[in-house]
Amino acid sequence: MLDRITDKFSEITREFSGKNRISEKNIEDAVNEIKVTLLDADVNLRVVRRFVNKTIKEASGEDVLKSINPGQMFIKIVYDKMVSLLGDSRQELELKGPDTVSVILLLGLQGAGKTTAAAKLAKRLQSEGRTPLMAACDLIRPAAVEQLSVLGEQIGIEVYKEDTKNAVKVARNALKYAKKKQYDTLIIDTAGRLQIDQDMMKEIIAVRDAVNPVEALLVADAMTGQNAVEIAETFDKEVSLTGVILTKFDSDARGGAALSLKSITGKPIKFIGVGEKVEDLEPFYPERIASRILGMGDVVSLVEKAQENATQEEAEELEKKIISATFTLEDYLLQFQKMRKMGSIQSLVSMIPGMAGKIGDGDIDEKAIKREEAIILSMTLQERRNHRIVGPPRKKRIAAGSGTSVAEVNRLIKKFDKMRLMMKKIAKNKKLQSQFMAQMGGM
Ligand SMILES: Nc1nc2c(ncn2[C@@H]2O[C@H](COP(=O)(O)OP(=O)(O)OP(=O)(O)O)[C@@H](O)[C@H]2O)c(=O)[nH]1
Ligand SMILES: [Mg+2]
Repeated sequence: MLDRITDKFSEITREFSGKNRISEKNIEDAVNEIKVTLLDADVNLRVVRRFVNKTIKEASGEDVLKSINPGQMFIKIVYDKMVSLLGDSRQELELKGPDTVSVILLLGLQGAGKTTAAAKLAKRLQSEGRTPLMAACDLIRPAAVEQLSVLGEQIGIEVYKEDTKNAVKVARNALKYAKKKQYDTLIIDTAGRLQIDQDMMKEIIAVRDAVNPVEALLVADAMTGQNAVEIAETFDKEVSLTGVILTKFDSDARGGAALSLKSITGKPIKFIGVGEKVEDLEPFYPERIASRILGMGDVVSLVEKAQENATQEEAEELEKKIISATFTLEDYLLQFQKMRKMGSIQSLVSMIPGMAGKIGDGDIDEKAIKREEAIILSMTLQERRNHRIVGPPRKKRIAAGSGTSVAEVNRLIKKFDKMRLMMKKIAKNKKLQSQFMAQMGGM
């Protein structure tokens, strides 16, 4: 699922992340593309409108256009809007402690994946240390009880069943049984029902009232697209949902359901079904899905960190110094310290799109950087501002002060001279420069 929309959004991300300048027109074009993409993915029109308006409103501000990385800022805004569309943060199941039975009621249309979801959820909760019991309350479809029993046997979880047609009675007795046997969770599989079937709606309400569930989850089929949203609205009105399990997320459905459900119904997606096997259930993480859709490494946290640490003026100052080769060891030290504030250099580099995986653990020697830092810290301010005044006796003192050797001090000074020369070269070459500044700015 989400493949097509991911392709399109990744394209926009790629296009923007390298941009050092963007215009209102760029933003307008990108937002239009986003709009078309979302509509094409069968996202609810109201949701699309809201998304587009919010993005434009925030992205057209001075802050974005004048920031050091306007492209990345724009992506960050789109990402934030996408996360909030998907439901902000992960919503856990609201289960009670082990002394009571937490009842999870699963409901939904025929064939949505309720029975499969019951087993998947039971298995998952069991692996988290809970003791679930499943109840077979689909007494309408022939072989439904048998289907749940087979699944229960497969995953080693008991299934409560009775030979009757009364779902309310089975649910009530299952709860009694769960209490008696000290199960802490009861998962109830129910019959697939059509919204328009009032009798079946009455039945599910009666089941609900009999067991008082902590979670009433709609099991919705992602392949039904926007219909899933309508279905959720109806079920919520009748039964009061606490959340949704969106199944068949592994299908090539266009994504409309996943992207519209939360905004329209206010009900969080708690899990997604990603296959037919009992293992194929995943918690729904809005941030992860949004990152995936935008096809980025961890560009977002990188932007956040860069925003905290670098201001426009600082970056311009640095640029001037580099171009005029008046960049000193003092500035060099400052850069180290900034990077440290942002976490390790290794983790910083790995967050740059395209760099992740390309730089191995051995490529950046953080220890060596710490030693360089110690050397610079052992220098006086004058020495840091003009390393040429550092003669042999001072080198000895610096080496002793930093717990390094004269050879190491020499090596650092040589390296710094070389680096400054290289920076100057870069500064003269417009293309190299913009590449370099984009990275420095990001860092
Ligand atoms: N690919 C895929 N198939 C799924 C998923 N969840 C369920 N299915 C399949 O969908 C079909 C219906 O699943 P069930 O669990 O029987 O659905 P149900 O809602 O209990 O159906 P009724 O009891 O008839 O209303 C089965 O073939 C499942 O294997 C999923 O996340 N991905
Ligand atoms: Mg079923």
